[in-house]
Amino acid sequence: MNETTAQLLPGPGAVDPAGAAAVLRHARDVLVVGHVRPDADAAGSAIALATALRRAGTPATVAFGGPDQVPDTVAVLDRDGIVVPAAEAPADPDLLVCCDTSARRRLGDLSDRLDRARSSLAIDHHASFTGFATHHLVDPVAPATVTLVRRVLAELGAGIDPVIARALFAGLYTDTGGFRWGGADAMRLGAELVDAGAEPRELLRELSGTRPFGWLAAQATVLAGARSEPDAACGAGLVWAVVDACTATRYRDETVTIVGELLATAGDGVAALLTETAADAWSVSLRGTGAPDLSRVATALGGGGHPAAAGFERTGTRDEILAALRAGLAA
Ligand SMILES: [Mn+2]
Repeated sequence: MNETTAQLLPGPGAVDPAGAAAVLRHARDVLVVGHVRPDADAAGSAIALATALRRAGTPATVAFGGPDQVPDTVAVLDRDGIVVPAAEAPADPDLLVCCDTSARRRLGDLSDRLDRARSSLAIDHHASFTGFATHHLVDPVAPATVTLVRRVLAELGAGIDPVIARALFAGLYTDTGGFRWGGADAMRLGAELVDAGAEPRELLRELSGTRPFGWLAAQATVLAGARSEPDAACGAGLVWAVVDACTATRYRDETVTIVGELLATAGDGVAALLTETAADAWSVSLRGTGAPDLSRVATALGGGGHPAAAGFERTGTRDEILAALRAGLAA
């Protein structure tokens, strides 16, 4: 991303990267958070930013509002041990920075910090962003939140060391679908991060390479239960599968790859993975080509995201969730 392609969201509290840097420079201490069940973009953005702040002498901590046991992604990127459990996150930070988070509820157990912090800064790229912070740097055209963090770090004059480079690269690689999206600007940033020590081969093996043996059978069961509905989404088609609560608990970090497997069979249609998070409580991941706009569909169902990748959480039976999804895709 560069100045010519940035489309910063306006509105009260809107800042550009230089403005975000000024907010950070004036903070006495900073709590950096991302959305619940952080992916590599949320985790990488938060860890890169907090690491740079610490290097510059500003006390900074990272935490996520759930689940208690952090995903492997966070553990892989947190080389300096700056991530603390939500219960140990500072109660009254001077500044709260929310990375890759489109809405207040996506902060989970840490949403109360929005009220307790002296000020807050959201750095995000979701088209569905809702202005919940006192300041925001939001570019819906940016391929990943890490690209915005990179620009803020440049404004701060922060150097990119290997820990920061790894964190930023992880988010960039993941959110661009392995550089499928984001164009030459994403690739240029990727090259810069490799020069700074990101080491993609080692990093990507750590991020995705190892899975428990039992996952083979569990994955086979999930995929064998997949269903195709060619008439759904106004004829574009829908491929969906279900991860039950038992499998979701046991293979939490592994299940995220399933929706990609579904999408590969969906043609120009939509893939949906319904994950049971508790009795009659569901987390639904949607993937597609951008038409229909899944951000719109997910937002209407209480979630959010991007045109080609979105999600929502909802309570009800499996069939009720599917009915709501079919209706949303037909609208
Ligand atoms: Mn993201």
